[in-house]
Amino acid sequence: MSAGVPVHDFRGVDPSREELEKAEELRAADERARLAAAAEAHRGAYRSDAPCPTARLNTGASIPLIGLGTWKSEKGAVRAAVVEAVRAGYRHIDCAAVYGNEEEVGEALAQVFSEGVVRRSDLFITSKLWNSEHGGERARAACLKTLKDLRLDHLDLYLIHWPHSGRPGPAVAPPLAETWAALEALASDGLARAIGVSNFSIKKMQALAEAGARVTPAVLQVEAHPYWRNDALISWARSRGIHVTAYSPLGSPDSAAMMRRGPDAPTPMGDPTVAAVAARLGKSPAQVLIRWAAQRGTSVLPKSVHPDRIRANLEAAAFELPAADFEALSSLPTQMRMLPGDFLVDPQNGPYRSRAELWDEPEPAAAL
Ligand code: 1BO
Repeated sequence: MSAGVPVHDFRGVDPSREELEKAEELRAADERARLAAAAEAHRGAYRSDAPCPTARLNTGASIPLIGLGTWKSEKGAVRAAVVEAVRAGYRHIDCAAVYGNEEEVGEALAQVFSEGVVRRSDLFITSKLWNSEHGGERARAACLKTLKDLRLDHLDLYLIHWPHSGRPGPAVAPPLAETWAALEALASDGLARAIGVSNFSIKKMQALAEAGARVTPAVLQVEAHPYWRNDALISWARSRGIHVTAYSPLGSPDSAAMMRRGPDAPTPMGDPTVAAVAARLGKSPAQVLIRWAAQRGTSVLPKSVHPDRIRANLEAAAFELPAADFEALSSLPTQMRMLPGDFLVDPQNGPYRSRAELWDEPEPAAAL
């Protein structure tokens, strides 16, 4: 710098460390005040006392029996649906990487936390490992990606979504036992408080145990509703302390086209017995179906992005089906999967060459 050029001394205007700390304190206090005001403004618009009954998992944790399903909840709608659900009293949100909306669910969770609606410890958040991510390292990376998208540091439950890695061949590769060991590691590292499986049969769960699983699945998530009661699987799981979560409790009406069910295919929502019970109790068919699932001790995942239905579905926690109605709904003669998993059946290459091999069940007579 040449002599004679005036040099301005900025030291006088640079904030000192103390001033910066003070400014940060003021900013944080403003933010706390803003959140408290937002929470206050919402009080009365939501119930912060969760009214939903819970079941106890083999880990000792509680799982709320009614959870919000997010499969097929479109981007752009799922954020509002999750926020609405949590404000309404839901404490259980079911997610999966393959649903393609976990980032938006994460935005919703950040919103309900920042508004003071709930704390992280109030919620039970499930996600699922997609088929293409089976195997030790891939499963860990997939779980970390899900946590990042959901903006969480742990899941309450992480499930293997299907007993299939998406690769054709004579056997599932990598083996399911290897993927299960990866979930065990996620659990011991605290990234998933509980682990489990979805769409597994008794035989496939037994195979995990025989292959040396150290942890018994805490949860088995499967399709279950009065048109697919899944009685044998549910009672086997129960006898081993494995909690069952019922997906598609309304018969997955919005997957009909995807699953190539005709528009006239029977669904529990249109069943005359369900309709009669609903009319007698002054409830909707959806509420009756959700209540039936919760009353048999399964947790249940109704999906909706409509605020009125989201709230109405949770009200199924607050009434009881009389024994005769429960029995009638538990003995409907129509029994058919709404999600037969045909996209995972490859008759030429396997590993599952038929529905019977995927589910370890005889093909239903009608399909033979
Ligand atoms: C393909 C996803 C099925 C429901 O979890």
